[in-house]
Amino acid sequence: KILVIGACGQIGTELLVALRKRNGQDNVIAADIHPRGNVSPEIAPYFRLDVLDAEALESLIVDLKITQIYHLAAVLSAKGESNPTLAWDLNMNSLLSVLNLSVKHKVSKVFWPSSIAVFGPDSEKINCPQQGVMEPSTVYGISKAAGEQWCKYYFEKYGLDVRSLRYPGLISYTGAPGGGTTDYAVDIFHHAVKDLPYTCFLKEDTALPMMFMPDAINATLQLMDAPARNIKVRTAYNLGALSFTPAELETEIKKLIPEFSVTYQPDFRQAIADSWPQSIDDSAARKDWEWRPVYNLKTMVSEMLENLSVLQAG
Ligand code: VAH
Repeated sequence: KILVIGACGQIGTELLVALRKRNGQDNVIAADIHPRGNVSPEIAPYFRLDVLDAEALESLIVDLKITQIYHLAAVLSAKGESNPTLAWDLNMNSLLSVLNLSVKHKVSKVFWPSSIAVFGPDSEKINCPQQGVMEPSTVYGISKAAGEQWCKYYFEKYGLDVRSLRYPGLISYTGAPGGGTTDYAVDIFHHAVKDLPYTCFLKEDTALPMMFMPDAINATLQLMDAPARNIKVRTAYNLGALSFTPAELETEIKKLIPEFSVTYQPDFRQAIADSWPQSIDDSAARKDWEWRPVYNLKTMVSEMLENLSVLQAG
């Protein structure tokens, strides 16, 4: 059975659907911090789990005979800056707990998301390489950079088949993102479909690495399906797709919703965005397990607006 921790989050919501399509609903267990009463019944089988409760996590793994774990629960970059201790504690200790219990109970495969946030102000801005300078300036980035080293350690020392991807900013119309610096690229669509103007918390010329969620889900499944011998990177693979500025996104949305307007009011998240690369070199992923993104800015925008308008219509 597969356990998805953080199944109600932005990635988890879609990864759960994709994994259940391939493995059958009952073979993919959803777990998140929300009480069962607060989640829709369709998510079953669902377990409320505080991933820092090692005993609760261990009994889930043992009782449900878990053979694969997708550990997605984390505090993201912006929220992490307002609560550094919480971010470090949750992001780091939950990973260590998952890694330890996976070794103890012989879980065959583990996935844990890293992020381009592992890079910092001294990293290359354009086509940031797989082995780029990793001096993150956010607690979130520090936890992801440290987590990558732990994943490699558990692979080398215990043979645990744990795999990871440095996701760029992810754009989706299903699960709402929480506390990310790239979330402007999701919020903007919710305003556009409601014919509301949008106030962007980043400067209009802030280019960031981005990806439409369907591409991110495909990358994750492709990585996890690849034979272990093909996985040459046991920290986390760079993963790229798109790179655009808020102004470019605004222009693309306006092609479909001409009266849409954006005003720019940078806040504390500007400094976080400025510390990250603008685009990513993902040649290692392309070489080792045939990664290829499908969406471009135009197709991502039209699919986001189409789906949100339908959802909006209710
Ligand atoms: C964040 N969405 O903004 C995440 C992601 C690269 C950005 O890690 O924190």
